[in-house]
Amino acid sequence: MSLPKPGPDRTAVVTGASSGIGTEIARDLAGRGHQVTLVARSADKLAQLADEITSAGGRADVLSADLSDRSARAGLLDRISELGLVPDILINNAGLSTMGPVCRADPEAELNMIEVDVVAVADLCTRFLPGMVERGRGAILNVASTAAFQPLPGQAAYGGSKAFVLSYTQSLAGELRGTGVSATTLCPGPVDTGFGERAGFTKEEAEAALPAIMWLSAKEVAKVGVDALDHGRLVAVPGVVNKVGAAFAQVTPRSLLLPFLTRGHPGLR
Ligand code: NJP
Repeated sequence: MSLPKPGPDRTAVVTGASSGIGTEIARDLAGRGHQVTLVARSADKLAQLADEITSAGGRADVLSADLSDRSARAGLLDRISELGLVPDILINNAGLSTMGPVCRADPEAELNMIEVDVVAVADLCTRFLPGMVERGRGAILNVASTAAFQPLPGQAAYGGSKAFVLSYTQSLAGELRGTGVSATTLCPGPVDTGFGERAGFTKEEAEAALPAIMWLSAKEVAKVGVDALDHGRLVAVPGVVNKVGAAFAQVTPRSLLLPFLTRGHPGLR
């Protein structure tokens, strides 16, 4: 199955478009002729990206929203219809991580992360899918992580959140067979977007824990994601090393994997 064709009344909604992978996914989709609707909290950064896309001959609309806020999520579809647009593509990319052992975690920060990384993904899929299925066309890309394939001591709730996204999206793909709507999971390894620093890693710690050959640029990861969406793939893991790592993580007994992962995590030192 390929991506729905672009059209004057159709849009691709990209959450977390103000930074990193989301910005690059929006640029990539706009480069393929899709109108994009940019969602995140930082309205100024979204407006800058929208200007860039418009100057290059595309169309981009900005809808600033805090995706941890249930009523903001509930209002998104109406705001898109007020723009005269139908969402044919939904990219659930917005996300964040906390860092450190759960016994020292701030409960509010943990719940905020789960609200954005898990609840918002399920909420937006549940709200956007009925229209897509009714129209017989649509594509959803949910951004998880290679962390989805393994436990992640030091980022326990983040790993669990991404495992949810992977399992949920694969189940959606099963349910959607024959409807004209596809669901794909993008599972990146490390990407230099500032994401790690926002989680609390220093750049040096992140680079020491994760070898250089695992790192890809946000642009490369975005292209792998949009290509996978275009081919109706179930799961995309960008980069050969990350693919091998993900395969290895799935078959290695947890009793062997856990001590290795725990020793190497900067958040547990
Ligand atoms: O992250 P970053 P990436 N409401 O920090 C938005 C996954 N991933 O591009 O609201 C609405 O540059 C935030 O916007 P703003 C990762 O888990 C990454 O690297 O303006 N939006 C910004 O646009 C995530 O799912 C790596 O602050 C909210 C965006 O989210 C996805 O890739 C590795 C929000 C975050 O941009 C993109 O990450 C991996 C809220 N409440 C998976 N909170 C990696 N980078 O190494 C945040 O395995 N956002």
